[in-house]
Amino acid sequence: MLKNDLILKAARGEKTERVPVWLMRQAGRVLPEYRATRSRAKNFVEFVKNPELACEVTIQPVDILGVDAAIIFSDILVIPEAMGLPYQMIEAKGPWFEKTIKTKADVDALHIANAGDLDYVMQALKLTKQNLNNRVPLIGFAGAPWTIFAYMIEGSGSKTFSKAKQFLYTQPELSHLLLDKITQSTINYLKGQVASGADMIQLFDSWAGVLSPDHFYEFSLKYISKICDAIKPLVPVTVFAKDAHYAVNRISQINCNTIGLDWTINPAEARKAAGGKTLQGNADPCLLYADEKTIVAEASKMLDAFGKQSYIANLGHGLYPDLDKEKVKFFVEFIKSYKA
Ligand code: 1CP
Repeated sequence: MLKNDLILKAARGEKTERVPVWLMRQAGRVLPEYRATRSRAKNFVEFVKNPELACEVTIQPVDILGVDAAIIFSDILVIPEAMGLPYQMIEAKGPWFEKTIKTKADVDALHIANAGDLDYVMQALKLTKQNLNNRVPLIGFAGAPWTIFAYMIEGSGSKTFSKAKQFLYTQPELSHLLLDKITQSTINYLKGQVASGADMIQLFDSWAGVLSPDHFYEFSLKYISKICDAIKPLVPVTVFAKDAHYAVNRISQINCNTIGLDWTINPAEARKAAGGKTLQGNADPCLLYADEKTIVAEASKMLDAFGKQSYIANLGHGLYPDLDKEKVKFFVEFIKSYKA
């Protein structure tokens, strides 16, 4: 039995005695402890593949920041790798794939991943679950199919993902074929994560915002919805589609528990659109550069606007590496102390 299951209760719409909080990228460079562990691995990919090191950095923010959940340290890019496209993480630049998807033959050559192909993630989850000792829930995750597709076509990060979008406009059928393969792989992977100890799942559609609304519904939300149908019967599911604020109502109609929000949407508007679903978010990560007085004022506004129930406090995207760990801790403590 979990000692602190506030996040799971909030996701299910059950009453919680206070607002729970965790932070995207809570395991990351903002913690000197993370940097120390990371330096013991040869490179990022090896780090991700080492269950002992992954377990260590997953638990660090629970101990140091006092957050109400752990999120397994891994990356969304393990799926392209398991399907046949290995990646490197280039220092200060980001991901880089030597092979990308250009033709139908490339799509046909991709393997549909199963949980066994990602055994290192399963081992990391099992070890973390054991070491967390039921203190807080363990969140598993995957990239949403569109975001994974975007990296597979582009071969790296991008501001516009114009090559990936070109693919949608010029080869829609092949795009659907690829999205379907990614979706099947992701469902297998997430079922494995749940079997290995993940108490809830978050889907990251980090590049939803580069799509037009019609393309978001056709090439992204449709596949997110399939994943939710497969996973929600097992554990609560959160959908975080960054910069798709216009779509909150449409997202509320799929089989998810929680909608993750970035900071560009007003909490009251999101509440109106969300049809009673739990909401998560949405402080601007840059708020944590401000002084404590400003953090208290802005965080209070956010908490009041969302209301204290069916709500999980978080940032609107990941922590930036140059944020001060003490400010991050202050934000978490303030939310935990906030009374209705
Ligand atoms: O060593 C380092 O600090 C490198 C930075 C880093 C970290 C800490 C990367 C490289 N990945 C991760 C871990 C990670 N990635 C986690 C687990 C830790 C946690 O959240 O506490 C998670 C959930 C992710 C998910 C992820 N990876 C996303 C979706 C979330 C988001 O931020 O939008 C994306 C887009 C990635 C790709 C990725 N991995 C790393 C970088 C620099 C990027 C983005 C590259 C780009 O801009 O395109």
